[in-house]
Amino acid sequence: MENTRKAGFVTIVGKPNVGKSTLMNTLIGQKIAITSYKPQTTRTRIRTVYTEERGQIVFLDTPGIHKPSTRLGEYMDRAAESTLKEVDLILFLAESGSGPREADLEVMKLLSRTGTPVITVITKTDAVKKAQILPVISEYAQKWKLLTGEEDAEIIPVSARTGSGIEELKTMIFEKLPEGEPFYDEDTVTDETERSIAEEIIREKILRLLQDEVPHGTAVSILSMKFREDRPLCDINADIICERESHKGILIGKGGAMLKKIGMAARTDIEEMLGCKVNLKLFVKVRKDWKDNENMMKSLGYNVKDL
Ligand SMILES: Nc1nc2c(ncn2[C@@H]2O[C@H](COP(=O)(O)OP(=O)(O)OP(=O)(O)O)[C@@H](O)[C@H]2O)c(=O)[nH]1
Ligand SMILES: [Mg+2]
Repeated sequence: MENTRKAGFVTIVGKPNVGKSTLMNTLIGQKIAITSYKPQTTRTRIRTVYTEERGQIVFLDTPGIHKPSTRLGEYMDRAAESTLKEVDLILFLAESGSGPREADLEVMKLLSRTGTPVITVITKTDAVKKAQILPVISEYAQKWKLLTGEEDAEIIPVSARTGSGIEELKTMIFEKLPEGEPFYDEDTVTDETERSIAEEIIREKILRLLQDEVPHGTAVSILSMKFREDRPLCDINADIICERESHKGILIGKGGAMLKKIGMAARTDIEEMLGCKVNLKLFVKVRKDWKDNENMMKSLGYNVKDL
């Protein structure tokens, strides 16, 4: 008898910094989404594809759900919420360090209204003592019961860092997905372009190397990306857009030292992604208030119509 294969869409939600992008990268076994220790790292919806004998899972990583204060913030919330009703399954991520806090409860309320099945994933279990995890799980179970009236909330503790619980989570996901033919070729990993992944890699380095205020006001836009015909080399020119002259100064650093650091770290990752040498040139530009200007956001790739 022929095996029936599963196929479906799974969205990953939760408050900022809970580990959504890291978990997605671990599940697919490749780094596509950028991650950092700062909240609000992910700004748009990122789609990745995982295919194996059991079937195909299309993951949607989303920006962390939070209270928006700018148009960019609003956009990020829409990016997270608009996927909820269209998917087959929601992975709701929560930290293992404590039971549900206000921000988690807000997300849980929102999820319980969508009617889409939910698996609660307790993240970063490597960072807490084992004995702490069970009480956290039972607190989530109780809250789900209050919200949905159902006893059997599905909850699983995992660590994206050590891989603990990841195989079990995949099994749970496949159990919940409908039978069906794959949506993408089996060797597709993402529908993001190399250009947009390269932009995100540069933004990741800025997030990791600089203090909060600067990266959160920063966007990256690749002006040109050309592969040489005579050798394996790609020339990339990119703009780093920031909000203030003072931020520009910080991004460039003393004698250009910070920009050099950002460029070197980004180049290494982009070379790995493209599989060839990269010649990366970065330019820093100031565009005041771009985060509140719809046209400027659009030109930087944050288009509300795409959601
Ligand atoms: N110890 C530990 N840290 C983790 C784990 N997963 C993620 N992290 C860390 O948690 C931080 C946030 O991870 P991200 O994956 O960027 O979180 P996110 O939920 O995508 O964040 P936003 O995109 O900002 O909403 C990073 O510093 C990760 O290295 C884990 O399993 N264990
Ligand atoms: Mg993220």
